[in-house]
Amino acid sequence: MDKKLRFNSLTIHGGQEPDKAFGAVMPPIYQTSTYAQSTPGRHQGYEYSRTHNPTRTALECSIASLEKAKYGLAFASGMAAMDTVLKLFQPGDEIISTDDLYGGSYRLLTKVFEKYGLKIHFVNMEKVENIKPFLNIKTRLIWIETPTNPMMKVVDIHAIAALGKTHNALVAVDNTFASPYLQQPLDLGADIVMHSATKYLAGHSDTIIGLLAVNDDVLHEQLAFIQNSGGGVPGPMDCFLALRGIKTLHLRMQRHCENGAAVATHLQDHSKIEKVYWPGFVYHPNHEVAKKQMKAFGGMLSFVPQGGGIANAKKILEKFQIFTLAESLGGVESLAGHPASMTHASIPKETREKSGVVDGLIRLSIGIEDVQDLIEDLDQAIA
Ligand code: P1T
Repeated sequence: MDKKLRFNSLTIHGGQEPDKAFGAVMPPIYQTSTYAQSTPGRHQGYEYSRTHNPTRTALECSIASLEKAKYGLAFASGMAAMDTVLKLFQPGDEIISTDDLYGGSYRLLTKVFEKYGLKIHFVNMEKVENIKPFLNIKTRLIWIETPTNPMMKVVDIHAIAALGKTHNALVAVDNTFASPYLQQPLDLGADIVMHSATKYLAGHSDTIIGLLAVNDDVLHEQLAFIQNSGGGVPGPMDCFLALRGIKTLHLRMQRHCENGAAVATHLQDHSKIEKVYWPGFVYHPNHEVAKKQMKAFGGMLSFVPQGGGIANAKKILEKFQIFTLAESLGGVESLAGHPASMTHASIPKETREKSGVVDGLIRLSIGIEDVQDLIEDLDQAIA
């Protein structure tokens, strides 16, 4: 049935069926660690909740359907999902990653996995050619974040996936900023899609959860093995919250995109703003790629107020009344952040500044409030 439904129906029905026990329309929260067996090894498909849980299965089927994947896998966080992908590799293997990415992803790559012998190259992938010098027989993974956090760089997934194929390297896309509503990386040739479902998918800033989606049988088996062995799985309540959020993903994303466009345009014209980063601008270096691979341009943007500097940024952030100064993004409420001291603080200053994350940069996650209220709040904070 799923294959015939359109995206806006898949958010509600994809991979779902009424619960077998009593016909519950929403997947029940199966708050159990274990399942009765009639004789050793004979059970109804579930043995132990680290391995499988029916509420988690419902979520895994939902993300598989939204990402046009054969398989979905759920984790305790976006970082636990990425950690699972990185455990596919051996000491000596090489990874090429976007140079601009969530600070926690950078930290996991450099502070945890370099210690186990993985070699990581951080590359600006706005130009596909930039990765060519780093490709060699040891390259096992190309890790793409697009749009990037927080500089909103856009990477051509199709072109990089083609390069990955010719070099026998897996291509994984962190699809957190776009969500499957805006782009579906497997369709563009990627091997793995990863989400911090904490963000747009769950959408209500009330849970931490991660997801992977893949098509390849062997890759799925390897990832599921690591998932079960390491045990970084979400509880059933968190799976339920993500499932409930996903049901309105299409409605929320539509408004996030409309509000994002209105705020980006307003800031671009503001006399006290130096620079606005948003892939919807025709002058954005990869606007054409964004137009090609994304349905719209999303609700995330970053800007530098005139004069830049941390003091200027702080002054604005402290004055917000509707935007909340907080880590995270993708919820219904608008959030503002200071990447240099918050989400990207674990990246050395010189490295982060090279990719554009200067002290004056402010990142906005545009929520689904009335956009006029958001614009008025920005104007009073920037004034
Ligand atoms: O927080 P967690 O669910 O573990 O997801 C990590 C993560 C992965 N990928 C991207 C692109 C992300 O933005 C994040 C988390 N980001 C924030 C908390 C933030 O404020 O940017």
